Parts: sequence; C-alpha cells; structure tokens
Amino acid sequence: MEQTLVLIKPDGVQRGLIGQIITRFERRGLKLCGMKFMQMSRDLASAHYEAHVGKDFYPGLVGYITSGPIVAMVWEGKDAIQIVRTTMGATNAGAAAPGTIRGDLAVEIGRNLVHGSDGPESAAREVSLFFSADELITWSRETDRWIRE
Ligand code: IDP
Ligand code: MG
Repeated sequence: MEQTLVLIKPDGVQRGLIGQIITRFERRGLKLCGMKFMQMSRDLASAHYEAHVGKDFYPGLVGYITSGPIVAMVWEGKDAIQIVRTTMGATNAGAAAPGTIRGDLAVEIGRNLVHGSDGPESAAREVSLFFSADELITWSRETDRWIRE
C-alpha cells in the first residue's frame, strides 16, 4: 500500500492547528501508520529539502522548518501521495483552492502549514528519513470497507 510523509510545519503547531490538520487526512479516509512530535535539525532539514538547495528561498525555508516543533506523520492508502497533495492544496497558499488545508487556513507560500511528498521516490526517501521501520505500524481498520469498495 502506498505511504507518504506529511509534516505539520512549525506554523501549524504554533497556531494550534495540529488537530484540524490531522482531521483533514483522517476524515478523507487515509490511514495513519506513524506519527512523532519533534524538532528538525538543520542536517535533517537539508536532507529533506535537498532538491531546493541553491534556490533563493532555501535559507529561509531551512530557517522556517527548523524554527520550532513539527508533527511528522506517515499516511497510507491507495494513491495516498496524490490524495495528500490534493487535500493540502497548492504550494502558494494565497492561491490555493478553498476547501484545501492551505486554501482554508493559510495565506502565503512561506507559511503554508504542511508538507506532503510529491511522488513515489520522494515518499520512500522522506519516510525513511523521518521513521525507522519499527516506528511504522501495520494495522487493519474496520471502516476500510466503507471507504473503498
Ligand atoms: P510543496 O511543499 O508544495 O511540495 P515545493 O515546491 O516542494 O512545494 O517547495 C517546498 C517548500 O518550500 C514549500 O512548501 C514552501 O514552504 C517553500 N517554498 C517554495 N517556494 C517558495 C518561495 O518562492 N518562497 C518561499 N518559500 C517557498
Ligand atoms: Mg515539495
């Protein structure tokens, strides 16, 4: 089953939005299989955002993501990567569609509340950066047959 990494960034924690953001993924029907409350080191931030090294916003991005605690989660399900991305909304929160996390709760690109892996390779890489295998729980959920036929 597909797994994807989700981060509630420091602005989401500081603004008291942890519960609301988790609820969006829960009620969509995705299954939580790992979660931790942590603060990212600069080393972890540079590994996580290696694709953005050299871009003008990179120093600010690393400062932002390491500025306070975050919630790291792994969500699972068929097409979980795409479902997380559509639930989050566009990167530039100011232009994100209403109904999405960013479109409902944020107003700009540099404070966009959440991260979600953008494809199968980045998901595998990012999940293993944040979680060891024994921190991911395999479990069955009684409601699954009411979420997918
Ligand atoms: P994503 O988070 O929607 O996948 P990416 O393009 O991968 O977007 O960018 C990673 C993160 O870098 C964004 O979520 C945002 O926090 C930050 N970011 C991207 N572009 C800009 C920018 O132009 N200014 C400030 N921050 C940016
Ligand atoms: Mg990205």
